[in-house]
Amino acid sequence: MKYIMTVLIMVITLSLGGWNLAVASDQADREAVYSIDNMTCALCPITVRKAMEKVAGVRDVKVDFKAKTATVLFDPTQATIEAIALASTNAGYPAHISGKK
Ligand SMILES: [Cu+2]
Repeated sequence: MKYIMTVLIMVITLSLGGWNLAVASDQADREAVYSIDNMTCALCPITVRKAMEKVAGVRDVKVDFKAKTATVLFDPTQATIEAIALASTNAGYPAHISGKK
């Protein structure tokens, strides 16, 4: 009986730990705002968005064609601000970090 209780407590502790980790990584998502060069037509933002979305850890990309900016939500344990900028730059649209949150 004592053994069962010990196992039960261990299972509960482990599952709570996993839950806490999941919540923590959710909260750790970061947002970066880039200014994007070379966007000349309405299709360019799609190319930029697709290039940035290919970077592992990128959760969401919103490109504003008029403002020439991209707002990116990403997991900083997987993606870096620089890697996301490089993906856009390599697609032909140099990205410059214009804001961090
Ligand atoms: Cu275009």
